[in-house]
Amino acid sequence: MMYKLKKNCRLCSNNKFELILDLGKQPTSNSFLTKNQLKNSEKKFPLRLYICKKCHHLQLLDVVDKKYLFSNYHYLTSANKPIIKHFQKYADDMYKKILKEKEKPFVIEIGSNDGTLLKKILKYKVDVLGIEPAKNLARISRKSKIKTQNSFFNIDTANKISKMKKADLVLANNVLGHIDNLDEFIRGVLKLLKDDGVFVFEVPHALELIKKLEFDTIYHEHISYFSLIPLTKWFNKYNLEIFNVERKIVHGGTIRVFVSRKNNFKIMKSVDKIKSIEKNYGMNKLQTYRIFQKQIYDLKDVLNLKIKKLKKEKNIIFGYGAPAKGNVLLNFCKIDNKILEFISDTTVLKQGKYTPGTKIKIINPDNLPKKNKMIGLLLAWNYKNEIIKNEMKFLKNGGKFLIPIPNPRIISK
Ligand code: DWN
Repeated sequence: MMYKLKKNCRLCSNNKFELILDLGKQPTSNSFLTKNQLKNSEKKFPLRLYICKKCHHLQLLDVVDKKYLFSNYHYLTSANKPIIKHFQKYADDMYKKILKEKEKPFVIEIGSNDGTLLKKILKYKVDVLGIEPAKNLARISRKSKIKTQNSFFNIDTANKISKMKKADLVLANNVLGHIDNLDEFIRGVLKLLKDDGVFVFEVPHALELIKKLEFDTIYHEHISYFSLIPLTKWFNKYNLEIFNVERKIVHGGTIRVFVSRKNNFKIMKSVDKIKSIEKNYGMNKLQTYRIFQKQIYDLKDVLNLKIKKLKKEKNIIFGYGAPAKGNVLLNFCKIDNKILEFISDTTVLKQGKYTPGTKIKIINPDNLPKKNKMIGLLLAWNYKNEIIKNEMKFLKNGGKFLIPIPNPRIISK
C-alpha cells in the first residue's frame, strides 16, 4: 500500500480538520531521477496541509508509505557544512547539559542519518547507538565506527534495545515530523529511556513556516509541523513534560525540545515564553492560516512574474542547491527544465540526477558555466548567508541570486 488517508489527528485523535494549503499532486521530494528513469511516469501524491480544529496541530493526512520515502535516501547531513557546524555545537551542548555528570552515559539517536551528530558525541567517550532506516546511510555511518541498527524505529526495536541497555539521552533530529504513528513512537522512546533519562528532539517550528511563508518545507516526508502548545498537551498523556526549548536558525527556524518524565527537571522560562509567542501570533486561530494561504498564492505569482521578466532580459537562470524543499517549490510554481537550465548541488549523491516532476539536471557546482547574466534561484535559501559568503566571486563577476522566500527578491554584489 503506497498511500493512505489519515482520519484522526496524530496528537489528539480528533477527526475535524481545516485544509490550510493544497500544493497539488506532487512526486515525493527526495525521489531524484536517473537519466534512464526520465522516460518513466512518476508517482504523484496529493500534498495538502491541514490543521486539527481541536488541538491546532498542523499535519498532512495524505500519508505516503515510509518504505517508499526512506529506503534509499538522498539527504546526507554531512553534505551541508553549516549543519556539520550546528551538530558540533549540539554535541558539545548535550555533553555539558546532560551527559557530563553521568557515569558511562549511553546515547541513542533515532534517524541518525550518516552518523554526523553521533560521531561528535562519541568523541566524549560516550557509548552511542544509531537507528537509521536508509541502507545507504547506515552503511556510511558504520564506516565512521558508529554502531548503527539499519531499521525503522518501532516498539519492537525499542524492546530489543531496552532489554540490553537503557539510555540517558535519546535524540531525534528532523525525525518526529516524519512519523505517522507518534503514539507508538513516544511509547518506544519511553522504553529506551532510564527513569531520569532525557528525550531531546529538533523539529522545524510551525510558527516559522507560517510567519516566513516557508511553504516549500511542506512535503510528503514531513507529516507533522510542530508547535509547543499542542505538543505539551500530547506529552502530558504520557506523564512527560517539556522542561526546556531552544530556538535555532537552521532549516528555516527549528525548536530544540527537552523532554523528561514529570518532576525530573525544573521547567525553564523558555517553555512559557515560546508558548506565548505562538499564542500571540495566532497559531490557534484559523484566520491566521487563511491569510497564510493567500500569501502563498501571491508569492507564487510574484516569483513567476520575476522569472518571466529575467528570462525576457536574456538572463541565464539556474537553480542553486537541490534541496527536497526546492522540488516542492519548483513543482508548485511549475518551474521546470524549460525555465531552469540546470541546478548545481554539492551533494555527490544528487549530481548527474534529475529533479522529480520538473526533470532539471543536477550538476557539480565546479562545472557552473562562467557566463554573464547568470542568476541563481536560491532553492537552498536556508543557507543564504553561508552561500553568499562562499559565492562573493560569482557576485563580483556580475552574478545574482533570486531569493524566493519569504518575498522573491534579487541579491547582487
Ligand atoms: O527534514 C529534512 C531536512 C532536515 O533536510 C529532510 N527530510 C530532508 C532535508 O531537506 P533538504 O533537502 O531541504 O535539506 P537542505 O539541507 O536544506 O538541502 C540543501 C541542499 O543544498 C543540499 O542538497 C546541499 C545543497 N547545498 C549546496 O549545493 N551548496 C548546500 C549548501 C550549504 C551549499 O553551499
